[in-house]
Amino acid sequence: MIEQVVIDSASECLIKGSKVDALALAKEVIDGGNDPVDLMTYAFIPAINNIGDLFARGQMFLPELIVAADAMGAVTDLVNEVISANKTTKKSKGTIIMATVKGDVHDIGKCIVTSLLQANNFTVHDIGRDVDTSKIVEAAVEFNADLIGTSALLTTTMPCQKDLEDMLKAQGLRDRFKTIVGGAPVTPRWATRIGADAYAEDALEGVKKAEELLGICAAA
Ligand code: B1M
Repeated sequence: MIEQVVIDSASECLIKGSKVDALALAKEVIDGGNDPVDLMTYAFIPAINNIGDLFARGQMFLPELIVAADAMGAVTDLVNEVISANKTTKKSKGTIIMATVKGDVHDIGKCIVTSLLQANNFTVHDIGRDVDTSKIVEAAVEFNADLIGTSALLTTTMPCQKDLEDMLKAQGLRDRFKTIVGGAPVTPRWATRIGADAYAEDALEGVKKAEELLGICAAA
């Protein structure tokens, strides 16, 4: 369980935009035996979402948002390293292409989902952010993927998730790949509307949905 003092400190570090303090806090909490996924879920993700709310209300400006995102990115990298180091080597459960869609540079959440999928023995090709829909399809074919996961953080870039569904259909590839969509503005209703196979609210649900779509028993 992540203590309230840690939750408050994480928020302060991001508001101050202090990468050094954020990393020191994350190291201390992880070294203290806490689950790095809990640290993100209960402390750093709410903290960055709070920054987003302050930004939306005009109480924080773009330069501060960028510095806070940089500190958050550093903590995410650290957490992802710890998750990877704890991975047990087992047979791959399947191959997944992960990308943030065209026009969207938000990738903190996508990187967390990628690491958790890798830690759960999926082979993940993370092809980055601001990725053209055609590149996502090409990567899925090239790596013979089972599943394509896309992240969209802007209401203006969510339609690219629909473009992917349309492009897969147009190329006769829709039945070859399963698709999962995620990102803060994305909803289960959106997933259904565009014809995606699943929606995942967070990284843990991403793993669960990937397992379900590929017919894998969670304990396997
Ligand atoms: Co921007 N931004 N941003 N931003 N930013 C938002 C998204 C915003 C909601 C802030 C706000 O106004 N409240 C707003 C969007 C509004 C809208 O669309 N209606 C916004 C805006 C406006 C912008 C700019 C346009 C600002 C500007 O330039 N004026 C600009 C756009 C740039 C672009 O993309 N073209 C911009 C830029 C940036 C930064 C570069 C400064 C930085 C991103 C840095 C980076 O990612 N490397 C940034 C940040 C940090 C945010 C907020 C504050 C935080 C996003 C984040 O990292 N959250 C964000 C506010 C918010 O979302 N509430 C905001 C933490 C992360 C762990 O969550 O990504 O949701 P998330 O991922 C979760 C789940 O969604 C899920 O699992 C993850 C882990 O739990 N998930 C998946 C995500 N993808 C998945 C895929 C899956 C499964 C699950 O598939 C398998």
